[in-house]
Amino acid sequence: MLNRRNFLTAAVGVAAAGGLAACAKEDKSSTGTSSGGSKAITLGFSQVGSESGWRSANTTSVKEAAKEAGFNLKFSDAQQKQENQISAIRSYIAQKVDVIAFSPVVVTGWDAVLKEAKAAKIPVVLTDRSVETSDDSLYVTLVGSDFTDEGRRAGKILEKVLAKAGVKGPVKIAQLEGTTGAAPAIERAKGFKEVMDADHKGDWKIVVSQTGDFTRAGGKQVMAAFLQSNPDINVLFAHNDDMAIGAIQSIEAAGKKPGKDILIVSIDGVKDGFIAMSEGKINAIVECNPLLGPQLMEVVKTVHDGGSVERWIKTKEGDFMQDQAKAALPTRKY
Ligand code: GZL
Repeated sequence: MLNRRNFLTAAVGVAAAGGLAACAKEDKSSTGTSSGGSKAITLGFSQVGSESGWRSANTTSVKEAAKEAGFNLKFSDAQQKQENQISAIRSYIAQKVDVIAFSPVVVTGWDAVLKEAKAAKIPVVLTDRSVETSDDSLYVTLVGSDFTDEGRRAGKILEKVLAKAGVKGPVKIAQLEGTTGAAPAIERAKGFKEVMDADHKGDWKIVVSQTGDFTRAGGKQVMAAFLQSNPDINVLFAHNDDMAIGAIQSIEAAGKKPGKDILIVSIDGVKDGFIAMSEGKINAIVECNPLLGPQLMEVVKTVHDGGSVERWIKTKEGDFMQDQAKAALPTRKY
């Protein structure tokens, strides 16, 4: 997993490698011309998919920021399939883009295609999610959140939720995990477990844990199965709001009250998550900011111009308890 590093100089150059047409949907979202008449930067961007409200907001942020920056943006949606992202990256190499940026759907399996980008002297910027690689030079930087810290924050805010609800005795937790193998799923689970192991060995227990693939349908389906096998669950920790919202449907179908019979802590902070929280159905949300577009474009420009950037540019984000939801809703930007 990524470890924080200081400044790294960027590798800049022009592509040479052959590539394949992207299997995923590609659209040329903006054909900008940068100010001052110089040739506009062409950015190839491979997006994970459109699986959640968070992802939709992230896509909008990237497209709007690229337009604002006057970049030529080549954008592809991988529909949550790694092979589509690899094809899209190869296509960008073949098109000789200036910079490649992508949010890797899972952490492993990227070295080969990143080596092709390196050979073509096209710098790669990670956004949102990180990768595991033996060669640090295969990407310049990550613009994204600290998911392990988000998991820790979820554990700490659950302590406040339990205290507020006056829960005494054993806490039986169901965990809805994100996409198997994805950095946010691995690291949020790790951070949450750190809090459990440090402060709640005696009273908290994750009695069931399974992926809902970050989707509402997945959250609904898996939560229904959880309630069948573990009817005495009293807490749900969901790795994102969309799975929590899906789970709420199954909790209500089982005749239980979400936010009361089953306390819910979630991550992201999308508008629908705040609405559910204002209705008393989610007890707390750890924010994960998808509005990475402006930061990403600044980094792309710096890297393209041969400047130095930090190895990890972390996004700033907060935490919200249920009683803050109503006041925060009008200010939510995604
Ligand atoms: C987190 C992002 C995750 C969100 C989900 O940065 O990768 O993917 O938490 C999204 O909503 O699907």
